[in-house]
Amino acid sequence: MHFTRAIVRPPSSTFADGLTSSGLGVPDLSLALEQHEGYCRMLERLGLSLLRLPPDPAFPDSTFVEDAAIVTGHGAILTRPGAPSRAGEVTSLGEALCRWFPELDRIVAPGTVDGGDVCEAGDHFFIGVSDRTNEEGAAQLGRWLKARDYTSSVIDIQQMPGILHLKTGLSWLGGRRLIAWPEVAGHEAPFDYAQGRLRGWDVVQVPKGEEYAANCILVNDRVLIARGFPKTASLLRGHGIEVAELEMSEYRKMDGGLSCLSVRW
Ligand code: CIR
Repeated sequence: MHFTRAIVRPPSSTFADGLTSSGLGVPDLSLALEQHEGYCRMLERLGLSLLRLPPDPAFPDSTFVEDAAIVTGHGAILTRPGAPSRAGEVTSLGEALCRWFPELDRIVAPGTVDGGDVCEAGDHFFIGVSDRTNEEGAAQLGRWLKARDYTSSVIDIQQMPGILHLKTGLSWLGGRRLIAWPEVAGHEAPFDYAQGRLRGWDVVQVPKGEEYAANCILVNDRVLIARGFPKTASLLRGHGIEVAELEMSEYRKMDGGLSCLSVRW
């Protein structure tokens, strides 16, 4: 869909207290804020109007707004984040969203869903079952999507090492094209998708050593990827994709990627 709006929230003074398993060290808040500003400017340059929520030190991970809501062309639903420390993030995001989506639905207990596990690919949604999103949450979301004429399929990533959310290893590039980790596509090398769970999709394999770059976002004909992954950038350009690179080092330290920093519609 063509995006016109997004909600973002800069990291707060407690950013470094968020959840992480990266082992990449403590993030530098002022650099993170600078990178956030660069991200916001890029979205604005691509034509989006931003609602900038105030930083919220009560929730160290709250800059990763995408985990608390899923917005589609046919309505929005608040999630029920799987990490207890993030559960309360939904409240303020809901208050912000109901201005545009007065009939906001929500995932209910015992279901859990993190928005990072939900990969929109046009009229189809891939839903990851992970440490954060459980089967009940995935089923609730699947029903909600079906009622809005979307199809969905579930990919269980629980046994895949190093992948927090589905979108850590899978992103939509437009049309029938995806970029993915081989594990997510259902294959180790040789990379043969004809039999994989992404059958029918044209899947670009993220180059080895550049796995972090698989979390990218398609925003109005441009694909935003993290800076510092030249093989991925040229691979995408080789597919005729217009790429823009953004510095993400401080978010990577907190297991976050480009998609996590905004809710877009
Ligand atoms: C967390 O562990 O929840 C945050 N530190 C990172 C969340 C990243 N969000 C995403 O991939 N959608």
